Amino acid sequence: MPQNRKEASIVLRSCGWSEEVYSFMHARKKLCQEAASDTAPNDHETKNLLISHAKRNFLSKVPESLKAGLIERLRLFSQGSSHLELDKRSKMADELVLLDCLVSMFGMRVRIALAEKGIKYEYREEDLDNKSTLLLETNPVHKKVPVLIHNGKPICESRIIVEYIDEVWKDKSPLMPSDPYQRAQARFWADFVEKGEELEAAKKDLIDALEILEGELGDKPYFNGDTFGFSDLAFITFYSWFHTYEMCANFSIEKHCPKLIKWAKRCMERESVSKSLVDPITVYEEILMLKKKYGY
Ligand SMILES: N[C@@H](CCC(=O)N[C@@H](CS)C(=O)NCC(=O)O)C(=O)O
Repeated sequence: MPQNRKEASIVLRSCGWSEEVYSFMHARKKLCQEAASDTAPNDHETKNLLISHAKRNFLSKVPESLKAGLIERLRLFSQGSSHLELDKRSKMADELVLLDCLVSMFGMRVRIALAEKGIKYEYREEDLDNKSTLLLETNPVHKKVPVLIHNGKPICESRIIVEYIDEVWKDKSPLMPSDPYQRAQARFWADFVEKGEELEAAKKDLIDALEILEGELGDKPYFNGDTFGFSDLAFITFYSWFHTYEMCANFSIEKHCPKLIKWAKRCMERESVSKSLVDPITVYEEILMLKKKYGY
């Protein structure tokens, strides 16, 4: 339990709860002390006092998506459930919201991972020119999509989100190899792909990066080996963008990297991928529109 208000505020923020929740906890503690009890008060009057304190002081400031879960948590909390019990319960409930943008190759990674695991979630499209308060609140450092909000707790950065999903829902379709060395390799190639994206502007560097990936893939069906996994997932979302790269830089990826194209088509046979990837023409049209809008 955090020792002071500042510490509590850091902890609460890091797990997605706002500082105001702390003030509620504080009020509850005070009421418990007044009632000379170290367990939560269970009588009607105190419970109502706590709820009205919450309503008066912070509930109006809580984002809509978190409100229902929070009210339920407050109700159970004021009835005497401990935070530990409530954390366990909320794990069972699994409320998932994905803040995303349709053509985002990073967002598509998360969508594939959720589809691989067969997890239901609420998709929320963000307007990146006019970001929602929820996005700014849940990813205050980068202010970027995707953000996955799991039972009110935000997770940012696509690869971190995918690893999180793989760890939490580990029973179905593992994405990370179980062997630590293979895991390190998967992370290495996912990281390499990320750097490739930064090279997007320089055609020669992009082709060099793709050729390295072609060499690494070799004759394997997937980057992981025989099964679709983390590095495949990190890279395949670029496939939606291949057409745009080709059109903008005037070259053929297939001519340079035929094995990569075969691999991409193999990945597209998976429903989780084909349903999550955005049509390449849509991506290209979106980019043309942005180019026109911002004049580059
Ligand atoms: N490294 C991040 C990159 C995320 C990213 O660049 N998201 C873009 C959309 S594709 C974004 O939100 N851009 C908004 C901005 O830069 O303000 C990840 O893997 O999640």
